[in-house]
Amino acid sequence: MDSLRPELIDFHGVSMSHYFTDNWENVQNFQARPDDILIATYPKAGTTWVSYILDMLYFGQTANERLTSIPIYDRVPFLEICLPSMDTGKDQADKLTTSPRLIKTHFPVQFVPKSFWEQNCRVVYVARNAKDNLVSYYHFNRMNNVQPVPGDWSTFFQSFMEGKMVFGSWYDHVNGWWKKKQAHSKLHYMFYEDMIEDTGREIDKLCSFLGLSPSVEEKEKVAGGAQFDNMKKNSMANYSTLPVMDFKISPFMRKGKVGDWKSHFTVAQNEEFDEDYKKKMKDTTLKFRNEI
Ligand code: PPS
Repeated sequence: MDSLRPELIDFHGVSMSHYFTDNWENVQNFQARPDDILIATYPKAGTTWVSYILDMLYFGQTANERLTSIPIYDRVPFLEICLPSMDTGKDQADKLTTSPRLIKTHFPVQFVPKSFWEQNCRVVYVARNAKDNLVSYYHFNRMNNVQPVPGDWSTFFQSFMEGKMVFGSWYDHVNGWWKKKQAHSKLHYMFYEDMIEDTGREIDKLCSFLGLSPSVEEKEKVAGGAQFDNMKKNSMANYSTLPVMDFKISPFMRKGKVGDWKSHFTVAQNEEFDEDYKKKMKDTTLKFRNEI
C-alpha cells in the first residue's frame, strides 16, 4: 500500500497530490446543473457529516435502500478524485441519477469548475478551527494510504503552518471561500463547532438555505442518524468499506470533538501556532472557536 502514497506537488501555487490533479481538464469542464449542490470544505472539516445530513434531508424519506447499501462517498461523489482502478469522481458525478446531485470538493475556491458559478448552484462550505483541523488531518494522513506520509507530529505541525498539505494552506482555503461568500449569495458558510454545539439549529439553517421544510419527525431522524456515534457504527457512513484506509492505525470517525488539539499541542507549539495564526488571519473578519 505504501507505493500508493504520493508526494506533494506545487499545482498552480497550491500544494496538491496528483490524485486530485490527474483529471484536471475533465474536472474543469464538468457541466454543473442549476440544482446541483456543491459541498466544499478543507479536508477534515466535517465534509462527511454535512454530506450525510444533506443526503438524509433530500433522500432519507424516499430511498431507504440508498441509505443501507450505498456508501456516502458514492452517494456524494468527490469531484476531483482520480484513484487507480476506481471511477473518477467526475465520472461518478456525471452518472448520478438523483436530483439534486450532491457533489463534494476540497478544492480551494479558485479551482472550482466555472460551470458551478455560471449555473448559480448552491454551495455549502464547512469550516473547522485550524487546531482541530490540523489534528484530524494528521491522523487521517497516518491511516490513509493515498495521502502523503505525514511524518511525525512536529513535522506535520510545521507543514500545516506552511500550507504544505494536500489542498494547500488551511488559511488560504477558509479565507478564499469566505471572500467568495461576499460575492456569491448562494453560498452557505458554516462551522463545525456550531454543528457540535447545536446540530438541530444548524440543520434548520441549512434547510432554510436550501428551501426545504421537513417535518419535526424528519428533522429528528436526520439529526439522530447524523450523531457521531451513529455515523461511526454505520458502515455506509464511516468509510470502513474503503480499502485504502487502515482503521488499525486510526478510524475515519476518530473523536468528533472540538478541542482535541489540547491533547496534541505542547504549550510551546500552542504559542508558536497562535502567533503565526494572528499574522496569517490579521486581515479577515472570519472568526473561529477553538473550544466551545
Ligand atoms: S474528509 O476526509 O475530508 O472528507 O473528512 P471530513 O468528513 O471532512 O472530516 C472528518 C472529521 O469529521 C468528524 N466527523 C464528525 N464529528 C462529529 N459528528 C459527526 N457526526 C461526524 N462525522 C464525522 C470525524 O470524526 C473527523 O474528525 P476527527 O477530529 O478526526 O474525529
